[in-house]
Amino acid sequence: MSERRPRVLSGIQPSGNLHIGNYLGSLQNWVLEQDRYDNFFCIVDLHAITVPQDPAELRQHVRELAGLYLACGLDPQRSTIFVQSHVSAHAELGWVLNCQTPLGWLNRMTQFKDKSAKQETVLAGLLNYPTLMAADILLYDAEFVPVGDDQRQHIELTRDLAERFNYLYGETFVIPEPMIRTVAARVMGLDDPTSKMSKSNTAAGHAIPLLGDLKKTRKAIMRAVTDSGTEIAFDESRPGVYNLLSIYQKLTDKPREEIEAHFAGQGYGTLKRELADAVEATLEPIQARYREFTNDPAELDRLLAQGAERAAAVANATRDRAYTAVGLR
Ligand code: ATP
Ligand code: LTN
Repeated sequence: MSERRPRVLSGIQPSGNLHIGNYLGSLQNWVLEQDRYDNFFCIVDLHAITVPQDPAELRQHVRELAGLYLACGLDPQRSTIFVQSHVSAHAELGWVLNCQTPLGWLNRMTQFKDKSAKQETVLAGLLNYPTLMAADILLYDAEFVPVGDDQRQHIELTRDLAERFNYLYGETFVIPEPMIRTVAARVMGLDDPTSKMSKSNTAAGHAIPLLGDLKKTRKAIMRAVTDSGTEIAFDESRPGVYNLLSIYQKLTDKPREEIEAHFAGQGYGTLKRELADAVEATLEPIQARYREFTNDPAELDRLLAQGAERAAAVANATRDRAYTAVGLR
């Protein structure tokens, strides 16, 4: 018999416009390490509604994201793939955790501060977003949470909440660890290398979309903001070139020295052209597989129903433990 593999859980919001930052910061890592862990990957639709969503678009984006998970290489045989709202324990444990979270902990979350500044009306769910994320993670006794660098603070909060709960009510939750890869953990915008590549920024030339037209993407890469220097080196004080090189490094999986030697004496045009080639080589097959998977929505729905059933079997047991601990059962 094989040993028990460590458990991982992660999720992405079905808010459309997935970009290469989402892929390199999270999805690709999930796929590469699929065999080392006992995997739960979720489509976090309850998180998506913390900002206003069009209902028909949200439904569409959930299917799209499921198709992308598969197209990027997640295998439903080796990973449990499911939609958060299909497993009611997420909302249920989320509520219990809300009732255990000091308000000050939520008020200081940087993602809340950034996102609330962009909203005309800030919904209570946006403030409570991190307690629901904590529920996602704790329900599965996840030991590791593979995410991009921007999620570090939320995982810290999850750990603090779990420790506080265990202290007050007895051992209930496993304390999770963030799993953040060092290369391309924070991909920056092509138009502004000082701001994170973001789904919510839909300006032309900002992102490298996973499902976008590859000719347009090539143009956006060729126009990416760099600086007036010429040397191609991993130098963080030149964020434009550093960002392009980091994306190139993660896509080609080559060591930094080899990449610097390869581009020695070349101009930024060459770097951009070769980066566009590498992006195309990665995205073309993903886009082709995506079209195949989304061709059959009934099969997609069947896989998601199967995933939800497997997820619920684990999640409900943890929810029951937590309910009992606080006196609800
Ligand atoms: P937005 O990009 O609009 O802020 P988000 O951060 O809410 O969206 P999610 O879909 O919730 O995006 O994130 C999915 C995963 O992608 C998370 O693990 C997150 O850390 C990662 N991620 C998001 N943006 C980047 C980026 N620019 N570079 C690296 N990883 C990223
Ligand atoms: N907050 C994350 C998405 C997310 C998540 C999770 C990630 C929701 N629940 C659980 C890891 C584990 C984001 O905005 N990227």
